[in-house]
Amino acid sequence: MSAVKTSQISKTVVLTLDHAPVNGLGLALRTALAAAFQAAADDPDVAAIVLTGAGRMFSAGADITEFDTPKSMTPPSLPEIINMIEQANKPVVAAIHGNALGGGLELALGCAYRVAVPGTNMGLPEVSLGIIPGAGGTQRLPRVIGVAAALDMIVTGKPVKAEKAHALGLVDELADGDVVQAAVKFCQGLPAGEAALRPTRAREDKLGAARDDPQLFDDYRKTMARKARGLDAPYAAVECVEASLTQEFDAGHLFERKTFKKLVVSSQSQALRHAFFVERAAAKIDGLPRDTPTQEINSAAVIGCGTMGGGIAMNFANAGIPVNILEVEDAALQKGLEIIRGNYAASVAKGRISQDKMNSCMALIKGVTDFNALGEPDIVIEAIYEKMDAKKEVFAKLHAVCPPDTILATNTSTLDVDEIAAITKRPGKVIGTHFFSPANVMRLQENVRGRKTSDETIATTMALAKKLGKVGVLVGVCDGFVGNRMLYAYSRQSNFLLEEGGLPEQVDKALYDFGFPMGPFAVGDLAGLDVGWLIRKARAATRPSNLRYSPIADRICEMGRYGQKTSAGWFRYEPGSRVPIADPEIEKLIIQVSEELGYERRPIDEAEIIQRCMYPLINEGAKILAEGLAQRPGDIDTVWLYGYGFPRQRGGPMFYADTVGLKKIYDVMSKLYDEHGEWLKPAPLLTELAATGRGFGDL
Ligand code: T1G
Repeated sequence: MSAVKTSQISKTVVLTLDHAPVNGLGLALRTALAAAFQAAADDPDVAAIVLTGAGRMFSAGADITEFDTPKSMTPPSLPEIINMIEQANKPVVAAIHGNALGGGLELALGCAYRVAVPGTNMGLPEVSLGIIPGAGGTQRLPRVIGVAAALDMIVTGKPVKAEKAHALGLVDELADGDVVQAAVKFCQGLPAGEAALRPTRAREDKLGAARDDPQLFDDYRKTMARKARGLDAPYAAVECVEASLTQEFDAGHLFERKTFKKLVVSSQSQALRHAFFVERAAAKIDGLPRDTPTQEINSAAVIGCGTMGGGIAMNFANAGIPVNILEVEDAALQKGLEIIRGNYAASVAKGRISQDKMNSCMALIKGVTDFNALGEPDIVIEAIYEKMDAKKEVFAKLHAVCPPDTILATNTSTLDVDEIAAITKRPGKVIGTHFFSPANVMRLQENVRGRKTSDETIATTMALAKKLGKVGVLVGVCDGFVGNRMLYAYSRQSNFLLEEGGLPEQVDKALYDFGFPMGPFAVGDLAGLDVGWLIRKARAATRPSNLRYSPIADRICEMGRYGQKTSAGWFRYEPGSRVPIADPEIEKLIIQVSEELGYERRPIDEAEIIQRCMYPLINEGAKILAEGLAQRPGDIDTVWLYGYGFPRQRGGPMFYADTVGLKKIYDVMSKLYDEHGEWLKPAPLLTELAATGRGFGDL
């Protein structure tokens, strides 16, 4: 069955891309399109051609799954097909709905005209895959919407809606009703013969403005430092768009193609493509049939209106789900609601949402102070402080007041979900839903399945994550689940490095240069050092004696330094500033602790800092996999990419480990184990994979 359907309306042929799920322009679709298009172009009875897509969208672009296969380089290539369309002797109109992304938009740019359904997403997101548009997008888009607008779309990768595209001149007509009918009518409205032809490559009118601004590209590069830090593709994209101005079309196109071929084999692109697919794979639960029933979530409740509770309630309101939020004290409730209102007002002020959107969200959030006023929510998320007794009390109350079908979830980041579930007579309905601060912004939702959590509760909570705009990852019960458990290993070693010769600013710089938005010590100051201190104190009695942690952090807290909130922590902060400043006080304290512990301080370079922080984190990931607390290495990568700011261009810790090579990581861990003991014992899975020359990617 051909991947392209051909039909005819009067003298217009309609070619429909029909290759589920997203009309990816893989070899099969390209081959069928080239043949179908040639036939229509050669047919003297055909006056015009309309190109459209079946299913949810026009096209999501090149088939990313074929990139590292011979199919991606097997003719007909996408540039060849687009050139064929552009040079046809009859007008070609793209009829666009849903999404036209990457090669899909490039295909539409090869058409003389574009008709689109309002609300359609149109963009060139290739930079988010570590590549650039490789089928003429960097040469044709500037000719259609101008250089400045094209730079923005290509360098950020952000799509625009059809309405904006129409205003930019990318869309010639917004369809009112059926888009194919609208496109056929558009064809019939075109002048006869040559006058209807408008090859994009020949359009120069929109390039004029940029020709008068020689500083444009250098000025633009200066604006990219923060967002494109450590990334190759965005800078390569600027060069290609610049070529659209400085070179003839074919020369610019050739330069684009060369640049594309260089980037598509780069480690950054492989890592970013890995991130694309593991995020989607995380939604699939092994052993859970796709047709596992899920509950409708049409109403919710949140217990606790603090920072986390407020953010979680905003997620429900943003998704249009009414939510009751409970605080026992009315004063605390009003304070929490005020913070929520302030968050929305800040988004309105930044133009991120409209005042109407804010009003409709606030109208969905209702504060209560009585458990009996929670109504009949489909799900309740408990988000009070991290104390087991208090959480058990809340769950006992929730079990008493909520309908038997209500899912009872906890936002705990460390405590045992099974112990909480046992307090209720519905353990099958109890699950962990671990959000990350700020909960209305961070995209990760770590869903923690308990021993008795039912398939339906799991499937429902995973589907809810998507509805809330989150990336849901299913993990098992253990101390710190997946993310925090690995974070402990990372932070612990970063502290030990201080004892041996490092300084906070040095360690942070190494991790910042590695690609993290912040190093461990600046993150500690942002989150508040007292949080970790309370947990350490609470656990002091139960911690195994052979598992030491550095005393430096406790000493800093004993000095009343809790981080940004006290303008002093690992670093000090000028009033009103969040910029960390190295503090000689802290250096003095660290040197004193080194002496107390008998360390002769030594120079520590960036490479050692990265190894010492990353390898134990990876080692912990290997233990988590072996214990079955994460389904696959890609889930661990997704947790770190969406919850901990792991640099996307490195693919996540487990993918990164494979790029380093597990043998090397095993060797370094073995040496550290000999020097520093139990915390750094190589995990059996790491040992086995290293010994057999395999990687996590082989699992
Ligand atoms: N290639 C292959 N598979 C794709 C795909 C693609 N381009 N896009 C999506 N899929 C799969 C996806 O893995 C999932 O599979 C299913 O389709 C549904 O996707 C020359 C070289 C279109 C907005 O970057 O952004 O063109 O998990 O779950 O939430 O210049 O998919 O079911 O097995 O994401 O509704 C540029 C990528 C390519 C767009 C739909 N294009 N896709 O989102 O569904 S490079 C992109 C998306 C390029 C040219 C270059 C989204 C979507 P499975 P989904 P969704």
